[in-house]
Amino acid sequence: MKTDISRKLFAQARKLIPGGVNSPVRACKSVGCDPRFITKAAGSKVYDADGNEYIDFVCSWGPMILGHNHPAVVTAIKEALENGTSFGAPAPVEVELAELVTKALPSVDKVRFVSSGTEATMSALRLARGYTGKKVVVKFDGCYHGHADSFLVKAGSGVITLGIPGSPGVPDDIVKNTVSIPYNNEEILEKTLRDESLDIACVIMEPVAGNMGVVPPEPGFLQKVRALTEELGIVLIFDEVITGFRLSYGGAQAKFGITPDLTCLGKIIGGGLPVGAYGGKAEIMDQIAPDGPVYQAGTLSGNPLAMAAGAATLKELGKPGFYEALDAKAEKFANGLSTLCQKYLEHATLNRQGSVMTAFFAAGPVFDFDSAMTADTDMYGRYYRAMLDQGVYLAPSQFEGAFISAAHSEADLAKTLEVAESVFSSLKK
Ligand code: KE4
Repeated sequence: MKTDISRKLFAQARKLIPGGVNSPVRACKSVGCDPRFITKAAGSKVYDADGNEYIDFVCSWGPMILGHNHPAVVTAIKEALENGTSFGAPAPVEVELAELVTKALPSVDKVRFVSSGTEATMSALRLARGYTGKKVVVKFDGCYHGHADSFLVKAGSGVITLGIPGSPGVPDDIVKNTVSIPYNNEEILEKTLRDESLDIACVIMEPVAGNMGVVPPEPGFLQKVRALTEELGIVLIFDEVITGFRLSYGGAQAKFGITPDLTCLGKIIGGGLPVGAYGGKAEIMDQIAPDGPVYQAGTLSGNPLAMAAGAATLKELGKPGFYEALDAKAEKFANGLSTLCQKYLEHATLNRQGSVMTAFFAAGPVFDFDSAMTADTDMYGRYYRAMLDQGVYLAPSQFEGAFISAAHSEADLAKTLEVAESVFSSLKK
């Protein structure tokens, strides 16, 4: 596969941008190759600067659930563009997206739009601390909530992918108010939340972890978190930046029947443009400026193009049968991949939740950070490079998910399984 132009671009980018990328995991460091520079995307495909075509399972890390450049989204952005790109003032389309989000998520009385998932979780944490007057945030090992200081403790995604122990630049004064405990461990959860020496403001969690690879909650785990936080007056924040409008139109909270106090969103609700959001009970949300004293702001918050792209996306997702069809397609593909893993690989286990999944090169089961870390990342790197060179574009990290979109055709998925079979059989040797 010719990659000269990507290689040249990467060399130039590295002179100007740290690591040559604007987000670390894209540098492909953990999978032992240089990144392909993508110039175009349409439907289930992405195309690189050398003209190579790939079936895309990164889907921009989740947002492209409809596939790239869905006509309804493109039209909405074009129409919004005719009227300007940013007003710095409230606009009708912000109300439209707020109505769609609050109707989809009964736990969200009010929502504030921001420009990234990081901003959403950072703001939700400040709000929980302001509302409770307490300091400590409890998170789970391997979960990733963006790069705000308080969350860079045993975080997932690029942090574990690059083996960064935490992050220099985060003062101990901040870190001491973050407690990270194992996911899916009810005993440690209860012991921690009942520890009266901890001044706990909130628990933040990915209801289905996606940043140590996909790790679903064990049966009863989410219910246990909700019951304890309810009993102890601790704010429960569901970070649904990945799962929101991915697992169902009502997100993970609808899927698992849990009502969090606050919800963070991102990715899909922006339809590919920069958006994040946090929302929840009016009693809590009314603490946010200008109605309340907890401050949060943003120049491009509620950007009209991004709102229009998000609203168009959610309208497509709200059509009858969308998730049933997507999940059925994902299940069929996952079963095929799992069968190949069993046939060719000594240690492999596939975790899936709806249309997002991870094939771990580990004996399994993978149910938390420690078990995820048993994965053979070198083997994943070999798998990644071989799949890439045969036109399949996976996440450049063992600790991320592969996303199926409405645009992935049966032919795309069948071809991917064919390529995977040839790759697995070569990995076996
Ligand atoms: P952003 O600031 O990247 O928009 O969102 C942060 C975030 C918050 N919460 C969850 C559950 C997330 O997964 C993320 C970001 N996800 C990663 C990949 N899993 C983004 C990819 C990247 O960092 O380049």
